[in-house]
Amino acid sequence: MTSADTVRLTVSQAVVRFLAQQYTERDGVEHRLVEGCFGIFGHGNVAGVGQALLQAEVEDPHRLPYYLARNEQGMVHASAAFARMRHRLSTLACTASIGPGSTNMLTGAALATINRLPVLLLPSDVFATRAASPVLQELEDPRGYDVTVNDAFRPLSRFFDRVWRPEQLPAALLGAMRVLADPAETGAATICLPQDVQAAAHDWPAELFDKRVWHVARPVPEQAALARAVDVIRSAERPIMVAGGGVIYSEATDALRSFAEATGIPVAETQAGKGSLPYDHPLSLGAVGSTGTTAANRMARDADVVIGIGTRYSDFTTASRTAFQHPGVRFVNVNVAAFDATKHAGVSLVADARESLTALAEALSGWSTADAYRERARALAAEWDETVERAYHLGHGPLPAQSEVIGVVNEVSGPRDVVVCAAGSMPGDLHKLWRSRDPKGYHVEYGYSCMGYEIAGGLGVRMASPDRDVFVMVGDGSYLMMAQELVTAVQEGIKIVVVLVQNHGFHSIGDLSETLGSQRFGTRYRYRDADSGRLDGDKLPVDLATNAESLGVRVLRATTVDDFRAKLQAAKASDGGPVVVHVETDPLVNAPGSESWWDVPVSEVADLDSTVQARKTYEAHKADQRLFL
Ligand SMILES: Cc1ncc(C[n+]2csc(CCOP(=O)(O)OP(=O)(O)O)c2C)c(N)n1
Ligand SMILES: [Mg+2]
Repeated sequence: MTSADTVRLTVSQAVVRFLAQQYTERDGVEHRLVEGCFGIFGHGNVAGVGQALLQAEVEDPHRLPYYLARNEQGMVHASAAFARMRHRLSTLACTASIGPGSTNMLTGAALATINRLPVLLLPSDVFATRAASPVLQELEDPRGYDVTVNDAFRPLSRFFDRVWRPEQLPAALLGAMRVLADPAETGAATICLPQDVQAAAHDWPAELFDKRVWHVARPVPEQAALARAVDVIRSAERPIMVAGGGVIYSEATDALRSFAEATGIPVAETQAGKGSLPYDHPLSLGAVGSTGTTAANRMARDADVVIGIGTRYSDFTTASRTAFQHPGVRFVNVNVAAFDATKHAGVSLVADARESLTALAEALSGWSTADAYRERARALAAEWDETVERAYHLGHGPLPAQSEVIGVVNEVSGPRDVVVCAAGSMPGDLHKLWRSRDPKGYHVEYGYSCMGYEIAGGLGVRMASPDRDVFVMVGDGSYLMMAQELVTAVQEGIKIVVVLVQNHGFHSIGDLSETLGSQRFGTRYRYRDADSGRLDGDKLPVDLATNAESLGVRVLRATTVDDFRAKLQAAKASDGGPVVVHVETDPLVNAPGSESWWDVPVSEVADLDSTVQARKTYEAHKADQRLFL
């Protein structure tokens, strides 16, 4: 039955038509909320969501463009990266087939939720009617037929629903949009679509498909909370700010700079917050915590007030709660999410970063830290920058050190270009050593630090900002875990420059293992030696450059630092699809130390002397750990 006020469409057609009409609006500017849809089709979605996307593309290719991914995990990473680049105001949807196609998205869901990034997941699900149960890839939980593999998304999603009947769809869609567009709530929003329901027709109220604009608020701080925060800050002699991802998502970097300059409070940065201030600003201390600069970590150690802005205080930021050693240290936390704002028993401002910084600047007008304090921050930062300069130009041989590779990428990339990384030894080295020049120029996924994010994430970054060159830094371990979105980049003609750093194994975990007394066990890519029976034989003959080439990617092989620079310049100058620059580095050269720590427990009893010694060091550090109750 159709009437003037209803539209007869399948559930899938309704989803597509609805998504094409959703917008966010912040500061009076509108953005498409869901700009496109990644997918991999199987029997679970090919004739449902697939048919709807086809129909939309035929009618209007811009309605909800479809992108064919290679791995469902990869497409979620790309969508999360896209959303991060777009300040969480736009994202992409992901459609996956039933069973393994859908559960492949679980890791991506966790990554998005942990990093507070919006992604819309549309896993397919078993027949609502159960007419043909068990269908291919159905879990069949004998305890309850309404449990499917997709229930595994529940703890990983900030919104979860399953549309057993078409009538449930409008509420599910509106619930998902609310979460995607709310910076305090955001993360993965999951709507499971049973195979048969996807294809079922229904008479939808026409207004479901009207343009809908989701206002993204900038909550202002409550006056009383502001007064409490101002009291604490005024009492400080050695305050520092810790800028997290929230500063960048809120586009609060100018407000941060003005506040810092007016008050003389220096700024340290988390992984997600790096780029909040340019590296050479006189009040920029750079990275803080386990992978921090000595400048930030020395200032943090003595700080009597820590102003966290848009940070969730991960263990890397707090050096596992050892970074802040002043006996009476107090925290002031600005965050849109009350959950994060109350951490470390802080005085909390549950509010937007930009609004809060503006309000704090006004309330603290005329107040400032002492000149000597500012000067100490500047001097420590200058000292660290000399350390960076040395690390960039070590002259190490025969293979370059990783810090030299990072130096060249920093030099060759333009000020607005983006460096992307996620796991291995590079995120820590980049956090310390990367000279950031633009708030969007540093994109290291370190909430989940997920091997395999790098290339897929780089793809999403470039899709979100085609006017910036994207430099993906990926280790051989991460590359082997997930490089297949290179093929997506080839297909779409999307340019990303991938710096593939070959060091024959896990430099990061090898080094960690050694410091924890586990002797780099099981972290090298070596043959099993016939005599020792252990993985300490010759290097494996794996050729990742040729592997990338076989995917249709242009590959440049670099040897020395100068050669790498030349190849990277050629890659930057190239047009069209992805380029891989392959370089081998020495896995035994570490970046300069942070004077910091990370809590990774060491065996309390052991037969190995290396472990026994490491445990003693561990216990000494453990004594510095604080609870901040
Ligand atoms: C999916 C996933 N599995 C395991 C880990 C744990 N892990 C962190 S770094 C790392 C090794 C990374 O190796 P590679 O990419 O070669 O970088 P390198 O350490 O050599 O710099 C591992 C196994 C992880 N972060 N993500
Ligand atoms: Mg490696």
